[in-house]
Order: sequence, then structure tokens, then C-alpha cells
Amino acid sequence: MTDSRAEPTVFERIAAREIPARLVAETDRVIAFHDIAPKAPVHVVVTPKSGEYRDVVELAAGDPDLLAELVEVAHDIAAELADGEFRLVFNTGATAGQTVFHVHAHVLAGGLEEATLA
Ligand code: DGP
Repeated sequence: MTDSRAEPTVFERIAAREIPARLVAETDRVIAFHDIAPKAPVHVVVTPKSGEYRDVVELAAGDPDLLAELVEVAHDIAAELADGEFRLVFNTGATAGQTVFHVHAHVLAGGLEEATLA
């Protein structure tokens, strides 16, 4: 939970405009920005502004409406920046490649023939 963290997460700092990012979309509770190390022609991170949930399993259990909103924003981004088709990746746990423990989806789109997993 946010209150138990010693420091804000990097994504909370992006949402607070403390760290610059190339923003793509924003709602009251969700923010989306281009990934700093893109793995596909379109590679956008979609995340709650709050770092309350560490991963998608916690989010699904704690706030399924917010998870649904992440998916809706992801779809909107894929429609805006690509052809509406997309891959949605939630790395969950360090051995699965998760490096930021603030739940986020990778939206990968725009021709994925060459893309590796985010
Ligand atoms: P994951 O490995 O699933 O935890 O993905 C974290 C992603 O976040 C990774 O693809 C790189 C991205 N990322 C980390 N720090 C920053 C940052 O400061 N700015 C942006 N734009 N992306 C970041």
C-alpha cells in the first residue's frame, strides 16, 4: 500500500510531474506514458496514479473497476496510436521481469512481429 512505502514509486513521481515522461493519456485515476525503453513501435505504460497495488493480482482483488479502467485506457491508446489491436502485458514478480512494483500494464502495438516480451 502507498502508506507503507518509504518512498513514492517512480510511476507516482511521473504522475506528480516530478519526473518527466511523454504522456499519452490521463484520467482521474490512471496515467499513461511512453516506455523509456520501447520494445515495440508503440510501447506505452498504463498505470494507476496511486501505487497502492504492487501487481495485477493485488489490483484485481482490491479494485476490479480500476483494472477495467486500465484495460479501457489501453484500448483507447491502441486505437489512437495503432490499429486498435494490442498486446497487454502485466509482468508479475521479479522472476517474471517486473522491476517496478507499482501495478502497470505494457501496451504493445503497431506491428509486433519483431517485438520481444516487455
Ligand atoms: P516492468 O519490468 O514490467 O516492471 O516494467 C517497468 C517499465 O517501466 C520498463 O519497461 C521501463 C519503464 N520505466 C521505468 N522507469 C521509467 C521512467 O522513469 N520513465 C518511463 N517513461 N518509463 C520507465
